[in-house]
Amino acid sequence: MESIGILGVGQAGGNLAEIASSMGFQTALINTNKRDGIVNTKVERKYFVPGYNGAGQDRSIGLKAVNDNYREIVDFVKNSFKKIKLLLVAFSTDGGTGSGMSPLLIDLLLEHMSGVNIGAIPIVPDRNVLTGNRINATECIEELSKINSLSSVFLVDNDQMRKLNPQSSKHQIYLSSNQQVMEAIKSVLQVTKKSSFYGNFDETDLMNILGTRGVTIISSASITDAKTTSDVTSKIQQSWATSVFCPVESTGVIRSGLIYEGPEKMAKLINVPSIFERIGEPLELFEGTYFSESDPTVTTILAGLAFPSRRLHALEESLEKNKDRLQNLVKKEHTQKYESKIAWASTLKAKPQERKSSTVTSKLDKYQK
Ligand SMILES: Nc1nc2c(ncn2[C@@H]2O[C@H](COP(=O)(O)OP(=O)(O)OP(=O)(O)O)[C@@H](O)[C@H]2O)c(=O)[nH]1
Ligand SMILES: [Mg+2]
Repeated sequence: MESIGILGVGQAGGNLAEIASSMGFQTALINTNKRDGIVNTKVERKYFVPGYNGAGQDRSIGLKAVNDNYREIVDFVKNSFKKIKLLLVAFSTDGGTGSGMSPLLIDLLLEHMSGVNIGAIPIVPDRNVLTGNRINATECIEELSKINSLSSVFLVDNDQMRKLNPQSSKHQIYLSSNQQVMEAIKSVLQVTKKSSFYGNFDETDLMNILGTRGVTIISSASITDAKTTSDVTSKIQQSWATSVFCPVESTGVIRSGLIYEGPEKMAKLINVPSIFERIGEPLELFEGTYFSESDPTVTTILAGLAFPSRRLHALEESLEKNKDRLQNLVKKEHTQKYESKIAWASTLKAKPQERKSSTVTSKLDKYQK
């Protein structure tokens, strides 16, 4: 049984939980809309908030769903996961259900699930989303960033897969993002089950890293073609920029893991100081070395990073630029009306004849000759 559980909230969260189920993780999902959650057939544990029919991109509806049902929801989550050390809550930040529910839900779970670390897998939307989604995403990420005692936040960046496959459909991008995220987490968990003569990376090491508050990324670099130390360093640093997660922007990694798998002769090209030169040496580094004849790969885990302000400002930028136009749109919603220039013409329309009542004698008098 894996020691990491995945709880999906909303549609995107459910999709991530679905893939996690097929990889052997314990999973569960929560939605305000039964029709969304029902398609994730591999997830066995499901909670649909009663009385709701989706949140229609309105975060306040997601928030209300937790407010009104938090006892049932917390019990559902507690009963869904057995003996896990880390629970990761997965959701998109730009919809209504996952984005509105998750920050409060995470805060409540931190209170009610002592002994289990709680982290998050929030999805940052791609560059094509519209104003309402951008507002949701920034509000949600701001709330998350303020939660105390929260473990690793894996910020999934939907733009990353789009950059690599510009021709792909939205659906393909979502699917490959979900796959990559779960594979990254699965791969480091797999390593903790291996044995090595030279340096084991065990589950305690992994949980130490993933328990760190802040943004975490996991990336793998194939170093088959590397000839020198600096080749290896640059391939690793490149993997931080091209993973499925928001690229590393600033210095200040707190805890880190460095795992080498491959032939012995390539291992000597790994130079720790040069790898961390750009982002600063972490407080603690947990290393694992596993010799085999497989293609040489270096997997790095960087935890405790700051929220990527450049990436997030890019989301906010189009709102700043269009502030007046957007505010006018809102004003217009409540004031707009159409005024016809032929209002006078309504008198032309056929009207039922009016029958004036008169006495019989007056009618008789009228025809009197
Ligand atoms: N990576 C990834 N992103 C997804 C996926 N599905 C949806 N998205 C992203 O999530 C956003 C939509 O959010 P949903 O998860 O559908 O929203 P929700 O939480 O169900 O909330 P409501 O539908 O408003 O009730 C899209 O703009 C995408 O950014 C997915 O499977 N993978
Ligand atoms: Mg939905």
